[in-house]
Amino acid sequence: MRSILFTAALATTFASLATAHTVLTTVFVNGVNQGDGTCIRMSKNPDRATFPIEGINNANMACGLEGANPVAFTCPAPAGSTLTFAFREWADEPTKGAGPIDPSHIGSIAIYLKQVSNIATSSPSGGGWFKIYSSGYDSSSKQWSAKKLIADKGLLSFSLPSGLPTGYYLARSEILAIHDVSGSGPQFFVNCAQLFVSGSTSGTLSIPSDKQVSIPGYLKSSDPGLTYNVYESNPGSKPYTVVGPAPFRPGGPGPSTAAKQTDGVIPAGCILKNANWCAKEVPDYANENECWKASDDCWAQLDKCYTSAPPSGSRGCKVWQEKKCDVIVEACRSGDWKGPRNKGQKVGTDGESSAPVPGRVPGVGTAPGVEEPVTPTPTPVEEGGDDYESGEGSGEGEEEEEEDEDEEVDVPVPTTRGAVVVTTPVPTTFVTRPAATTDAGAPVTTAPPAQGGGKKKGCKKGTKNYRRRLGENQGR
Ligand SMILES: [Cu+2]
Repeated sequence: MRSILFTAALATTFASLATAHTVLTTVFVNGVNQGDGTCIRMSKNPDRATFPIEGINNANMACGLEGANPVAFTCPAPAGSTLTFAFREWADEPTKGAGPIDPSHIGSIAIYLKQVSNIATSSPSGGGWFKIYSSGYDSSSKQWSAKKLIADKGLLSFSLPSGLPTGYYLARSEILAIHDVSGSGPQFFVNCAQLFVSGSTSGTLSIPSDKQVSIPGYLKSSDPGLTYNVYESNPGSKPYTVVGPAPFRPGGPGPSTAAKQTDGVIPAGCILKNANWCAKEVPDYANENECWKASDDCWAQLDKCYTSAPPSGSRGCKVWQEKKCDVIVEACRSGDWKGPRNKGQKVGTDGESSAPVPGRVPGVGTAPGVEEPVTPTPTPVEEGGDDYESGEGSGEGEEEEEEDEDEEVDVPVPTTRGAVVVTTPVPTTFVTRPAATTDAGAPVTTAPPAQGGGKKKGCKKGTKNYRRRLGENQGR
């Protein structure tokens, strides 16, 4: 068995050398790491997981490649809580390359939500999406959001609106790279996290019609945010408009205690987790035969761990092997036939089952249920006919900005306590999962072909284009 796994590991390693862009791998709730891959829909194909969606009308624009496939776990997150999304250029190595994304990428970041009636079966594509966070070009720091993401080690914090009703939501990350719009076209990097939000109300969220969009379908190729020339335009003088609707952030009192998650719950008997897979305790044993049966059970679970592991990694599988299966094998060999030892106890630590967190988790410490202070834009709180907003208290944070103000509309400022520094031991080696053989979500291509005709969608090329275009532009 081990030789098979190591062979697969080698294959995966070579496959993943092809190219990389960026992928959402990890979600933190109020600073607590939920585990690499946990609650996150990402392609199982390590060679494609970091790739952009091809074509703005592709159904994969909703939750990314294979984004219609649910994952087993749904992370609980109170309304008003601070979420942190971790992005990686190399799905299982947060510090490889530039960290989250190659610096050639220039563009915006947005977060959308969609309330769904069934987290496993509701379609991510279609209506019901609304934007809660958007960041384009920050004129004060003169920084595009992708650059800021690199500076923040791939960790992006934002808060959930406090007025979300209790229910299941898909949280969609959208990184848009426009460094090569005239060549390979805009690149959309999209993933979704499955959330159970506990709020103070129940039922369906009422979204103003101008802030609700259908994905795909919310973009036109002529949208200013998709045609903006980052090399000709000075974002300081010609503001960049983040694509999509204006953010909608319903205010409210925050979570109540009554909300109960029933779907996607991490099982109580989970003694080790890798992404959306859980280990359960092996059967009791009291003689040699039973000991080897327990060993078999352990190794069978290990197989499932590796086959289920998404490109974000299989560190938890390695922990399961070393701290559980190898230990049982040793016990069976040595005549220690009463077990399992440490029955029902957690195996390893959560930190060991995920990649090390590469930096400070920003924004943690914002009190749950409190909307962040809105940066000084006196915006009208009410626009006609939206009874939801008018029914909610202070108006604070409800309507943050108009669409064309794209600088960090939703600044997760660590106003109170300092950010948490999370460190975890660095595994020296690990076995990655076998490479997937199929690519279920073959994208529909509507974008123009890459200039070089290669696999790469113009990322590094963008840097070269930058120089070339600067030269061209000087002649105009
Ligand atoms: Cu790219």
